[in-house]
Amino acid sequence: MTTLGILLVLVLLLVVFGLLFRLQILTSIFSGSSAREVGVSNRVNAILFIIFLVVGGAAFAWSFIDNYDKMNPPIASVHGHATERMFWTTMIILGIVFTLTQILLFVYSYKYQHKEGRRAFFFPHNNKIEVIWTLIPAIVMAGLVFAGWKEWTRITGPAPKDAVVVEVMGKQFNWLVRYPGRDQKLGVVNYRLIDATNEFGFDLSDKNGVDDFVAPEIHVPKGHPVLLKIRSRDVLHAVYMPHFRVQMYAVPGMPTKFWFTPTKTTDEMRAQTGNPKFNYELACNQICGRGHFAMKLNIVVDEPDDYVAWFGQQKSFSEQNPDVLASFKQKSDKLAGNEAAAPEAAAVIPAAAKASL
Ligand SMILES: [Cu+2]
Repeated sequence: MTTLGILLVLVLLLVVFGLLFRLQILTSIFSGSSAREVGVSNRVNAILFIIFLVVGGAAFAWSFIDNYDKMNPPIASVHGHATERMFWTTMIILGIVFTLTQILLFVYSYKYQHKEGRRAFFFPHNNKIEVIWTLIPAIVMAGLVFAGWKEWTRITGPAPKDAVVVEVMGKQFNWLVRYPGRDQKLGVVNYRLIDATNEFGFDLSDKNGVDDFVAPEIHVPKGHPVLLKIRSRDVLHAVYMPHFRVQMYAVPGMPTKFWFTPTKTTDEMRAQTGNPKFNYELACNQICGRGHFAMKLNIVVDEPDDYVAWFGQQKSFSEQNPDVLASFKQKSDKLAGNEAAAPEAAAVIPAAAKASL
């Protein structure tokens, strides 16, 4: 109640001040003293506009040039070159328009500062100008959007059939990596089965999953298409691989994908950048919580032979966790036993439910 009273008093005070201000303006108009002298501040402001244009423009150019390499890491994928071309075409067209309009904005503010006796020209409407400044940007934008849409459709189209499949799952706060084993088929996973050992939720009653393996980093072969299957276990994350020009959201409950072809091995990139410690990385670029900064994963691009050798050395999840595999075997044996003992009861369990057990 007291708060309401205070608020009411404040509102009334504001109204009173508003009325007083209005009264003062009206009095000054009637007494003929409303036209005030334009002081020196007008000229100072006009000069500040020019200073801001020059200093701000120089600072912008410096910051852009200084960070250019950080913003544009060397490209290491086939589609990366197309993305880059598109980005720079857009950037140059918009850059020219931006620079011109900013220069005009600040220079005109200076040029048309207040001058005694000069009146503004009344220019409310002109159809010709309206048409020009609507049509030209519309045509340019439509061209850019069409080119972008065409390229994006090509990039996000179906992956080649022989693509290497890798699944990445984002979770607070790291990435989990899964490969299909020799059968090249990822097994069924079920979030209800997730625990400290079975972080992916492997459902080993599905035969396709028995040879699946998890890896602490991503390995991919050079010159071969790679299909990334992307999932999230909790909140929104994003798969960002700057050197491959790949970015795709990891959405809980909605698998996404992206395919690309790496063109340079990690060793080749180390030689090119002159940095023997260089590593490709996958970073989460959605602020997904307190440990977001730690969501970084190493990617190794191997020569195809080295990739095959690495793949051959991997042990499947079921091999590494025989107890998990045994528990699934036990469950399915029990189910088979039940089915034999009471076929009617077993028939009640739908097939889909059985698959997710
Ligand atoms: Cu994240």
